[in-house]
Amino acid sequence: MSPSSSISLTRFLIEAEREGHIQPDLRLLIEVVARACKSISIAVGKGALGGVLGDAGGAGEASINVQGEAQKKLDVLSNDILLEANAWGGHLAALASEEMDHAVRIPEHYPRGRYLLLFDPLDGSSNIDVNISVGTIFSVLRCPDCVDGPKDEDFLQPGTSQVAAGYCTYGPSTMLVLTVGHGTHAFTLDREIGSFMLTTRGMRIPEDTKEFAVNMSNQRHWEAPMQAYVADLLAGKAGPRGKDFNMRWVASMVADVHRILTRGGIFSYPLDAKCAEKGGKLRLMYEANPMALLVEQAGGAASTGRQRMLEVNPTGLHQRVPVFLGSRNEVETAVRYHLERDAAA
Ligand code: P6P
Repeated sequence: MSPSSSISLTRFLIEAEREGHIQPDLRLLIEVVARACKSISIAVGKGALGGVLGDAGGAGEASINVQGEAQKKLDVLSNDILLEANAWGGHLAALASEEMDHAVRIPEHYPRGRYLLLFDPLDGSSNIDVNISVGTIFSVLRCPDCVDGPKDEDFLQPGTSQVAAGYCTYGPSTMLVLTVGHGTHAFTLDREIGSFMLTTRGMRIPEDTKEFAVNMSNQRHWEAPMQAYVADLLAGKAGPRGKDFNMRWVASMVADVHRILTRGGIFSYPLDAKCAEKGGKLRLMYEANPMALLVEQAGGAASTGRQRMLEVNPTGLHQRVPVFLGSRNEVETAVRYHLERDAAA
């Protein structure tokens, strides 16, 4: 067996196909997405020299996406890169993006495939202008036999239906983290040859942790179970948890999740009074679900705080959910705080 560093993404996917873990067209789709991520990495890496920082939109008027968020130039550029890369390959029936109101069908003049691709083209993009790691998150579903062409509703499948999920993090190195349902694996971009090289086969999240990731400035807006859970984390060794905890919050989900996949921890974006009416801050279909599959495949857990994330039945393409994910025992503890207090209420 070659050392991991000499196994390219292409070889890894061919071996996965040979083992029956993926179909040929899914292998080719993942290669297309990886190639698009390389292009996004180049654009992100240029920073201020590339003329792509700052907000999208013309002089004086911001470009606002379906989320109601101001788009960055790189949000739009990354979205366009993914749309163009996936248009002609013949693997997809349709695509859906955080940056687009509705699903987009493959143009009529190209062959249509049997997969649906969902993505957040540049998650954490508010960090771009301050040079903090950002990333692309993607999820692949099978397209049901949609006679009149895929619609938004065809994407509304639970996370357990994903056939592949991954992210690309544009940090000190560019890394692709991928699962096709047989473990979670990390690839690092070798810029000299332009290939993603396998650098961790079978990522494993420690079941326990002393590190949590949450935006503490929202504390006063949290529900009572979350208030109680975090208060006990902060109480440290003298408190009911009996150990001291550290905190990290990058405000870039891909960066926070990558740290947790690498060394453990719990990530949470809980329901709070500011986002309660929307159901949460983070999006189910192209943020929470792909991250949940990656984390579960690495031995971790992912929940809404009251339900396994991958079993949430979607009701909308841009549906938002509360998110708890990471070290299995810690996520289960956070869920216990919610369920026990719900029962006592
Ligand atoms: P806040 C980035 O905008 C994002 O969608 C995630 O990547 C990140 O975890 C979260 O929002 C940060 O939210 O409220 O801390 O800025």
